[in-house]
Amino acid sequence: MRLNSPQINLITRACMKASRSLIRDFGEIENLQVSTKGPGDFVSSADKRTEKILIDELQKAHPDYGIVSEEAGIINKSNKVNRWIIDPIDGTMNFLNGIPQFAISIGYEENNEIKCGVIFNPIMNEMFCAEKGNGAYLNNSRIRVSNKKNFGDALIVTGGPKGISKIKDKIFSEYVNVSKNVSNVRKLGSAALDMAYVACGRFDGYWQRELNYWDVAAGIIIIKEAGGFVDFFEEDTKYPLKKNVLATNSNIHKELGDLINKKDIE
Ligand code: 2AM
Ligand code: CA
Repeated sequence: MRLNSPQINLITRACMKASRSLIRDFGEIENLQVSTKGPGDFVSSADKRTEKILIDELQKAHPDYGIVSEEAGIINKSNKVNRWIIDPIDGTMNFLNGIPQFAISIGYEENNEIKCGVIFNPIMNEMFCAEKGNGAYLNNSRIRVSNKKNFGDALIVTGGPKGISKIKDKIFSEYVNVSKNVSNVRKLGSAALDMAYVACGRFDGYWQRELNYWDVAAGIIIIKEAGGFVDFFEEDTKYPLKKNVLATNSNIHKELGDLINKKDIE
């Protein structure tokens, strides 16, 4: 990895440390799936264990920084200048089912702008990271978005709707719309990895509604530094942590955006 700012070093170290217990926990899932209690409670405790290791490591270096994290909520709320945005396990449903498509995702924000981010899939040992102005990397190699220009050939990834969604029909109709116009649409179940995969050219584009900021914070800088575009649409100022995201290799941004019923991207 060629990035070596103090923030990136800190995040990657925290990820490596947390991933050791996460890998152990993932190994337990198989046993729990056959038990009568099922793995549900275990997963939420794995989430909390991972989160605690990450937060402890980050706080050791910067006790005053703000933190927005999926389980712990908001810490040091008054610090809006320096914030960590943490998702300890993105792709929880996959984790719960023994599918190795999940990741730790951590973004670092200064004055509301993401400066660097890391997305780490500990099972595949794939660490995606980026730092503003210094490019995006997968492990030790520089990554770039795909070069595909023909929308009809594009491979797109999406996710949702979640079980409690009130706009399932809208989300399904977008899925149909997009599917009819591209080569194929995939759903892999981890928003953070979906974005990382756009950044390294495995997918040409991604969109998803009803996400939380911690699902996508690290992905924003990784895609941008890999040469892609990221937009949030239909933002609700009352809920700044709720996000609808459109992210592409840049070439197909308008075409994918036009097929989504978004109201505010031109
Ligand atoms: P999670 O695994 O951390 O919950 C799956 O489509 C993607 O959407 C995952 O990144 C998942 O994050 C995210 N997501 C956010 N809220 C969700 C919810 N209530 N149900 C399912 N997935 C959700
Ligand atoms: Ca998540």
